[in-house]
Amino acid sequence: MTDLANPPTSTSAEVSGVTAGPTGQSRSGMTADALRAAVSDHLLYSIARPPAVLTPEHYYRALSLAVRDRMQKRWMATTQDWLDRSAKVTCYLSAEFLMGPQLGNNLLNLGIEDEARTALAGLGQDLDVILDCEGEPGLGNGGLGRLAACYLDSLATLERPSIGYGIRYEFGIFSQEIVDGWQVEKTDNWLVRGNPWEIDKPDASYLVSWGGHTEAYEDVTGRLRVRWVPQRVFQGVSYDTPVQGYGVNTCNTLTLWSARAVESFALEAFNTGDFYRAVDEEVVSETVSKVLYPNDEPEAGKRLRLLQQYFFVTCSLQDVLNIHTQRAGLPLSALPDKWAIQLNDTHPSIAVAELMRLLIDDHQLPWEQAWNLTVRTFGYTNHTLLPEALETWPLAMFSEALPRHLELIYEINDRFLEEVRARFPGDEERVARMSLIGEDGGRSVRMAHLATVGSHAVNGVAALHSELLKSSVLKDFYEMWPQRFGNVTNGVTPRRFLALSNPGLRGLLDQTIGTGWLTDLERLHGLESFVDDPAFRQRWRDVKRVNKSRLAEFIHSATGIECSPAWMFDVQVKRIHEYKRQHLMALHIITLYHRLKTSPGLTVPPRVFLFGGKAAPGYFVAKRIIKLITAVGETINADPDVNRCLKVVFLPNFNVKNAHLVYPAADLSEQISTAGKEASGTGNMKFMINGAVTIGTLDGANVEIRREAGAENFFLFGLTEGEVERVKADGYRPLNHVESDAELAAVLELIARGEFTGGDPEVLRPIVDNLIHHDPFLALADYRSYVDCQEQVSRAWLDSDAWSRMSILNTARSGMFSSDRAIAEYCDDIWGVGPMPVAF
Ligand code: 26Q
Repeated sequence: MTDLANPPTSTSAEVSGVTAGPTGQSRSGMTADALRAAVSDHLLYSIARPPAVLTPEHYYRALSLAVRDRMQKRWMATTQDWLDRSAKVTCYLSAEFLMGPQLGNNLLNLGIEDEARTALAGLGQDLDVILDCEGEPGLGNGGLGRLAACYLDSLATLERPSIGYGIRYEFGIFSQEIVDGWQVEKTDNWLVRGNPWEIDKPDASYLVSWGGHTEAYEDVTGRLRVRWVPQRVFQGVSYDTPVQGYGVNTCNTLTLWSARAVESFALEAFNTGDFYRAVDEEVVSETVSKVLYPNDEPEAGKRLRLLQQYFFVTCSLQDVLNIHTQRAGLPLSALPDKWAIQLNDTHPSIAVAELMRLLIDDHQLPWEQAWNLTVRTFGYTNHTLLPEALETWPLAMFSEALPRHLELIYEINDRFLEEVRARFPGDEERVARMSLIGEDGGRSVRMAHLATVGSHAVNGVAALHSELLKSSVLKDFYEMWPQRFGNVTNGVTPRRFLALSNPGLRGLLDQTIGTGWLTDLERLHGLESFVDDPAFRQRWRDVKRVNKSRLAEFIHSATGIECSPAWMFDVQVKRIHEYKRQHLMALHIITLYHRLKTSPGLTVPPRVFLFGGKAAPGYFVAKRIIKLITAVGETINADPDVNRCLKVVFLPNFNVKNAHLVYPAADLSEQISTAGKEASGTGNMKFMINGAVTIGTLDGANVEIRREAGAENFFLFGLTEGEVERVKADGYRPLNHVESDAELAAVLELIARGEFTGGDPEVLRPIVDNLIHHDPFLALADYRSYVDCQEQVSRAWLDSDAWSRMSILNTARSGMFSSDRAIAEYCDDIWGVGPMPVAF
């Protein structure tokens, strides 16, 4: 590993009373003095404000620019190196990258945190205050987008050549406010304050076509070809962000595309005097990358969503082909040897048809060769089994938008179904099931099928999920190509989710087992020999206590609610969705409330129940679930009968930035989805690494978390996936559970009679009705098992030494959940991308 700290060859120019000039050490020096000079420089030359008006925000931008400067040479050297050495590169195509705040992470990865702190102190500033100025680019919904960001961090840290490709949404995920207990969405105008990390490359742009029709023509050699005559053309311009690896020189690239009008087209209208049409076209073009769609948004702007997907995919593939053929000067036949392109779910899966189009229409390759290259280049990661979440596009819309791609998909389909018929003669039902074109409920293009057929590797994101993929949604495909299917259990980066966000634990780990865990998380096993050491357990608790105080302060400032760090922090943070069952956790809270109200002498170990997460704006039930939580919270927090041992908090606007405060402060991690519904979960891993104990179902990666932690260090409840399917097949009747469980009946009755809504029974009626009559995710079926399991949790909490043991062992055994492990598996098993240390 290369030492990043390059001491400057001369001391800072500040010595002579002036700041360092715009070149030289002020751009690359890694000492505190050099950084201080650089910040001063940027305050003058980039921020351009007189000293009298400087705010922490200005210092934030100046420091960020100084830090970006320090990555610049590494960044260029990294790209140059893989070009020179003709290395194989991973392209991670993802509609979402939820990067989180960048400054702290870049300081950590460059190894200059202390230097930056000293530099700022020299300028009269506190680094923590400056770090807190940073907003976050909310360019993702949740798990899938954050996973992409963790993977970029690991790719760079493992020195793997890679590019992340995505969309530079002008508005990220909405920001959430809670007003009268309801979610209110505010647009997230994250770019208004500028983005010091990106470099726009207006010269690096690609044309994007849309709509129109196709024409057949004969080329000069007399071959029949197809030409796409689009209705509209606009362009994508790239914005590049450096992705610095930890403790290495590798600095990879995240390229995000922004949509623009093509000047020449708009000019044509302008020249003919139609100024407003020219402006209009510009506005329409720029709409494409305007806003990130929330998941679970029923039918919202579907057309624009397809346009977004095609937009970033074509720009990315054109960029790859451009680098491959122009900059590297390689033949197209070498494409799969030099590029591994991973599809992060089906969102970029139009890439299969688009690469075929580029190779056949633009590069004149014959079909067979184009298809061979395509399949060998792509891999597909599936992130969901929920049938309603599998992407399909209505055929009529698809053919209007991408007529040439539909032709290509028909051709892919014909050839593919011929193969199916050859393998399974006479099985026309199978053929219909596997077709890329769905016939059910209006014809549609099935994107998961396209991605599977067009990739040489298909994986799920946790062991259970990958098994279920093979036995359910992609069963037919597994039977056809068993060797294509594999599993890569998700992981999270220990740099951000431990070192950066849990400085107390980081310090304790460094002192106890050394610093090697940052790049080899399995070394956390070294903690196991300390579990029996009472002094160590006490230090462990002290760290947690400080983290809880930090979070309590934040909760107080955000909500006005006071929480004692002595209480158990019982946390569920994730997107609000019925399958994740936040309402099941609410039912447990109401159960305790009911018990305390009906048995006044009762004591329960004091707990803070903490929720955080956004509901898709159009998801009615999810929004009512937020209301349920806030209503129960208002009642409980104000009632002296119960608030002596229960508090309920809904933390508004859960995002990466405040997640940094949440995971390190949790005692209990709630992972309570209906078995078989959560593909993996990654929050579950962030909690575990930070020493929270999990209460959970056998779902997603919980299965592996429990296996690693040991069953005695995990609170298990609920139906298994197989049992869930059986209950449903037998005709699930949720009312049976109400009729046979008096406590459950009483709890539902409290909600129904308006106990938490000032006597108004209407507000939460939809939730009660939904549970009693439908309960699609079996919350009532798991209620008793969950509540009883929570009793065990409460008992375990009372023995603080035993609890600390569980907590320590969870961290100690969390090594496999590092994204470094996951990325190493992708590189070895799917991409064939090896390490390429960058000389610098
Ligand atoms: C689709 C069509 C239209 C608009 C939006 C979408 C859309 C956007 C985002 C659909 C889904 C998503 C995000 C899905 C997601 O985050 N899935 C989660 O991925 C994690 C990483 O693998 C897993 O850990 C979670 O289990 C899974 O739910």
